Amino acid sequence: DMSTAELTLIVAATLKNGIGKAGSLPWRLKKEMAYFKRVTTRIPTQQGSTDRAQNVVVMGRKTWESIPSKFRPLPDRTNLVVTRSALHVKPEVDHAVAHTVTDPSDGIAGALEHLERRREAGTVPPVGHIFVIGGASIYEQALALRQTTRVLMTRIRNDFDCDTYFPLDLDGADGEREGWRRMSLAALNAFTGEEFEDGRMVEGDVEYEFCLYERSR
Ligand code: FOL
Repeated sequence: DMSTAELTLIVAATLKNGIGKAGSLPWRLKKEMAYFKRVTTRIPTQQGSTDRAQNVVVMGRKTWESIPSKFRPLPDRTNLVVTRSALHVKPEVDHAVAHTVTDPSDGIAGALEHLERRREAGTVPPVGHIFVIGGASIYEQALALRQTTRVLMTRIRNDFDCDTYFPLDLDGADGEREGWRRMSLAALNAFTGEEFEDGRMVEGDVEYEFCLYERSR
Protein backbone atom coordinates (compact mmCIF):
# COMPACT_ATOMS: atom_id res chain seq x y z
CA ASP A 1 0.00 0.00 0.00
CA MET A 2 0.92 3.69 -0.46
CA SER A 3 1.74 4.33 3.20
CA THR A 4 4.81 2.09 2.86
CA ALA A 5 5.72 2.65 -0.81
CA GLU A 6 9.27 3.84 -1.46
CA LEU A 7 9.63 7.58 -1.97
CA THR A 8 12.22 9.33 -4.14
CA LEU A 9 13.10 12.97 -3.56
CA ILE A 10 14.10 14.97 -6.63
CA VAL A 11 15.82 18.31 -6.15
CA ALA A 12 18.32 20.70 -7.67
CA ALA A 13 20.57 22.42 -5.12
CA THR A 14 23.77 24.45 -4.90
CA LEU A 15 26.82 23.28 -2.91
CA LYS A 16 25.35 25.20 0.05
CA ASN A 17 22.04 23.30 -0.47
CA GLY A 18 20.22 26.38 -1.79
CA ILE A 19 17.04 25.40 -3.66
CA GLY A 20 14.88 28.51 -3.94
CA LYS A 21 14.70 32.28 -3.92
CA ALA A 22 11.60 34.47 -3.45
CA GLY A 23 9.16 31.64 -4.20
CA SER A 24 10.79 30.29 -7.32
CA LEU A 25 13.88 28.58 -8.67
CA PRO A 26 17.06 30.74 -8.47
CA TRP A 27 18.11 29.62 -11.98
CA ARG A 28 16.66 28.88 -15.38
CA LEU A 29 18.26 25.66 -16.64
CA LYS A 30 16.41 24.33 -19.67
CA LYS A 31 18.17 20.95 -19.93
CA GLU A 32 17.97 20.40 -16.19
CA MET A 33 14.22 21.06 -16.24
CA ALA A 34 13.88 18.70 -19.21
CA TYR A 35 15.65 16.02 -17.11
CA PHE A 36 13.17 16.66 -14.25
CA LYS A 37 10.27 16.28 -16.66
CA ARG A 38 11.58 13.06 -18.29
CA VAL A 39 12.55 11.38 -15.05
CA THR A 40 9.36 12.22 -13.17
CA THR A 41 7.21 11.19 -16.17
CA ARG A 42 8.93 7.95 -17.26
CA ILE A 43 7.19 4.85 -15.91
CA PRO A 44 9.37 2.18 -14.29
CA THR A 45 9.92 -0.83 -16.60
CA GLN A 46 6.75 -2.90 -16.60
CA GLN A 47 5.96 -6.25 -15.17
CA GLY A 48 2.37 -7.14 -16.07
CA SER A 49 -0.78 -5.03 -16.00
CA THR A 50 0.67 -1.61 -15.10
CA ASP A 51 0.47 -0.11 -18.60
CA ARG A 52 -1.89 2.71 -17.61
CA ALA A 53 0.36 3.64 -14.71
CA GLN A 54 1.53 7.17 -13.96
CA ASN A 55 4.16 8.36 -11.54
CA VAL A 56 3.04 10.58 -8.66
CA VAL A 57 4.57 13.96 -7.87
CA VAL A 58 4.02 15.04 -4.26
CA MET A 59 4.56 18.72 -3.52
CA GLY A 60 3.80 21.37 -0.97
CA ARG A 61 1.36 24.17 -1.65
CA LYS A 62 4.05 26.80 -2.23
CA THR A 63 5.77 24.57 -4.79
CA TRP A 64 2.41 24.07 -6.55
CA GLU A 65 2.00 27.84 -6.71
CA SER A 66 5.57 28.25 -8.00
CA ILE A 67 4.87 26.15 -11.09
CA PRO A 68 3.79 28.38 -14.00
CA SER A 69 0.02 27.92 -14.46
CA LYS A 70 0.54 26.79 -18.08
CA PHE A 71 2.59 23.82 -16.78
CA ARG A 72 0.34 22.70 -13.93
CA PRO A 73 -0.85 20.19 -13.08
CA LEU A 74 2.40 18.65 -14.33
CA PRO A 75 1.12 16.61 -17.29
CA ASP A 76 1.16 12.79 -17.45
CA ARG A 77 1.82 12.58 -13.70
CA THR A 78 -0.61 12.32 -10.78
CA ASN A 79 -0.15 15.62 -8.95
CA LEU A 80 -0.59 15.42 -5.17
CA VAL A 81 -0.54 18.75 -3.35
CA VAL A 82 0.00 18.81 0.40
CA THR A 83 -1.75 21.70 2.15
CA ARG A 84 -3.60 22.27 5.40
CA SER A 85 -6.20 24.35 3.63
CA ALA A 86 -7.94 22.81 0.64
CA LEU A 87 -9.09 26.33 -0.31
CA HIS A 88 -5.60 27.29 -1.37
CA VAL A 89 -5.47 25.17 -4.49
CA LYS A 90 -8.97 23.87 -4.90
CA PRO A 91 -10.43 26.34 -7.42
CA GLU A 92 -7.52 25.81 -9.82
CA VAL A 93 -7.46 22.07 -9.27
CA ASP A 94 -11.18 21.79 -9.93
CA HIS A 95 -10.62 23.31 -13.36
CA ALA A 96 -7.59 21.13 -13.92
CA VAL A 97 -7.22 17.46 -14.67
CA ALA A 98 -9.03 14.63 -12.94
CA HIS A 99 -5.67 13.23 -11.95
CA THR A 100 -4.98 16.09 -9.60
CA VAL A 101 -5.67 15.45 -5.98
CA THR A 102 -5.49 17.65 -2.95
CA ASP A 103 -5.55 16.78 0.66
CA PRO A 104 -5.69 19.02 3.70
CA SER A 105 -4.72 16.37 6.29
CA ASP A 106 -1.43 15.74 8.04
CA GLY A 107 1.43 16.28 5.65
CA ILE A 108 2.88 13.58 3.44
CA ALA A 109 1.41 10.69 5.43
CA GLY A 110 -2.09 12.15 5.03
CA ALA A 111 -1.48 12.81 1.36
CA LEU A 112 -0.42 9.19 0.76
CA GLU A 113 -3.54 7.93 2.56
CA HIS A 114 -5.60 10.19 0.32
CA LEU A 115 -3.82 8.72 -2.72
CA GLU A 116 -4.58 5.21 -1.49
CA ARG A 117 -8.29 6.02 -1.18
CA ARG A 118 -8.28 7.57 -4.66
CA ARG A 119 -6.66 4.40 -6.02
CA GLU A 120 -9.26 2.18 -4.36
CA ALA A 121 -12.01 4.39 -5.78
CA GLY A 122 -10.35 4.12 -9.21
CA THR A 123 -10.13 7.91 -9.61
CA VAL A 124 -6.35 7.89 -10.17
CA PRO A 125 -4.40 5.55 -12.44
CA PRO A 126 -2.09 2.80 -11.14
CA VAL A 127 0.95 4.28 -9.40
CA GLY A 128 4.50 3.99 -10.78
CA HIS A 129 7.22 5.78 -8.85
CA ILE A 130 6.33 8.34 -6.18
CA PHE A 131 8.50 11.49 -6.37
CA VAL A 132 8.61 14.17 -3.69
CA ILE A 133 9.35 17.44 -5.53
CA GLY A 134 9.55 19.87 -2.60
CA GLY A 135 9.80 22.39 -1.16
CA ALA A 136 11.96 22.52 1.95
CA SER A 137 9.30 21.59 4.53
CA ILE A 138 7.98 18.72 2.40
CA TYR A 139 11.52 17.41 1.82
CA GLU A 140 12.10 17.59 5.58
CA GLN A 141 8.93 15.59 6.31
CA ALA A 142 9.87 13.00 3.68
CA LEU A 143 13.46 12.61 4.96
CA ALA A 144 12.05 11.70 8.38
CA LEU A 145 10.25 8.69 6.87
CA ARG A 146 12.06 5.35 6.49
CA GLN A 147 10.16 4.77 3.23
CA THR A 148 12.25 7.57 1.68
CA THR A 149 15.12 5.57 0.21
CA ARG A 150 16.38 7.70 -2.71
CA VAL A 151 17.37 11.28 -3.49
CA LEU A 152 17.93 12.37 -7.08
CA MET A 153 20.07 15.43 -6.47
CA THR A 154 21.22 17.76 -9.20
CA ARG A 155 24.26 19.40 -7.63
CA ILE A 156 24.76 22.91 -9.01
CA ARG A 157 28.39 24.03 -8.75
CA ASN A 158 27.77 27.78 -9.24
CA ASP A 159 26.78 29.86 -6.24
CA PHE A 160 23.27 31.39 -6.49
CA ASP A 161 21.61 33.67 -3.96
CA CYS A 162 19.00 31.52 -2.18
CA ASP A 163 16.55 31.93 0.71
CA THR A 164 15.35 28.30 0.89
CA TYR A 165 17.53 25.26 1.57
CA PHE A 166 17.43 21.49 1.20
CA PRO A 167 17.30 20.34 4.85
CA LEU A 168 20.05 17.68 4.72
CA ASP A 169 23.73 17.87 3.77
CA LEU A 170 23.88 14.54 1.91
CA ASP A 171 27.69 14.61 1.54
CA GLY A 172 28.37 15.69 5.13
CA ALA A 173 28.33 14.02 8.53
CA ASP A 174 24.52 14.20 8.84
CA GLY A 175 23.99 12.41 5.55
CA GLU A 176 26.43 9.67 6.54
CA ARG A 177 24.88 9.31 10.01
CA GLU A 178 21.46 8.87 8.41
CA GLY A 179 22.81 6.18 6.08
CA TRP A 180 22.86 8.11 2.78
CA ARG A 181 25.37 6.88 0.19
CA ARG A 182 26.19 8.31 -3.22
CA MET A 183 25.53 5.73 -5.95
CA SER A 184 27.19 5.24 -9.34
CA LEU A 185 26.10 6.81 -12.62
CA ALA A 186 25.12 3.28 -13.74
CA ALA A 187 22.75 3.07 -10.77
CA LEU A 188 21.30 6.49 -11.64
CA ASN A 189 20.78 5.40 -15.26
CA ALA A 190 19.13 2.15 -14.12
CA PHE A 191 16.71 3.91 -11.78
CA THR A 192 15.84 6.85 -14.03
CA GLY A 193 15.97 5.13 -17.45
CA GLU A 194 18.45 7.80 -18.60
CA GLU A 195 21.55 6.83 -20.61
CA PHE A 196 24.22 9.27 -19.46
CA GLU A 197 27.88 8.53 -20.14
CA ASP A 198 28.77 11.41 -17.85
CA GLY A 199 26.51 13.00 -15.21
CA ARG A 200 28.30 16.36 -15.44
CA MET A 201 26.53 19.06 -17.48
CA VAL A 202 27.19 22.62 -18.59
CA GLU A 203 24.42 25.05 -19.51
CA GLY A 204 25.60 28.55 -20.38
CA ASP A 205 27.97 29.39 -17.55
CA VAL A 206 26.33 27.00 -15.07
CA GLU A 207 27.89 23.63 -14.23
CA TYR A 208 25.93 20.88 -12.51
CA GLU A 209 25.90 17.12 -11.99
CA PHE A 210 23.09 14.54 -11.84
CA CYS A 211 23.55 12.45 -8.67
CA LEU A 212 21.73 9.59 -6.94
CA TYR A 213 21.85 8.88 -3.20
CA GLU A 214 20.27 5.86 -1.53
CA ARG A 215 19.78 4.46 1.94
CA SER A 216 18.33 1.12 3.04
CA ARG A 217 14.97 1.10 4.88
N1 FOL B 1 14.31 18.83 -9.31
C1 FOL B 1 15.21 19.14 -10.26
N2 FOL B 1 16.18 18.28 -10.55
N3 FOL B 1 15.14 20.29 -10.92
C2 FOL B 1 14.14 21.19 -10.68
O1 FOL B 1 14.11 22.25 -11.31
C3 FOL B 1 13.16 20.90 -9.70
N4 FOL B 1 12.13 21.75 -9.44
C4 FOL B 1 11.24 21.41 -8.52
C5 FOL B 1 11.38 20.21 -7.84
N5 FOL B 1 12.38 19.36 -8.09
C6 FOL B 1 13.28 19.69 -9.03
C7 FOL B 1 10.09 22.31 -8.20
N6 FOL B 1 9.89 23.38 -9.13
C8 FOL B 1 8.27 22.92 -12.96
C9 FOL B 1 8.51 24.20 -12.44
C10 FOL B 1 9.04 24.32 -11.17
C11 FOL B 1 9.35 23.19 -10.41
C12 FOL B 1 9.12 21.94 -10.94
C13 FOL B 1 8.58 21.81 -12.22
C14 FOL B 1 7.69 22.78 -14.32
O2 FOL B 1 7.06 23.68 -14.84
N7 FOL B 1 7.93 21.63 -14.99
C15 FOL B 1 7.37 21.24 -16.29
C16 FOL B 1 8.32 21.56 -17.43
C17 FOL B 1 8.48 23.04 -17.64
C18 FOL B 1 9.42 23.42 -18.77
O3 FOL B 1 9.56 22.66 -19.76
O4 FOL B 1 10.00 24.51 -18.68
C19 FOL B 1 7.13 19.73 -16.29
O5 FOL B 1 6.29 19.28 -17.07
O6 FOL B 1 7.80 19.01 -15.50
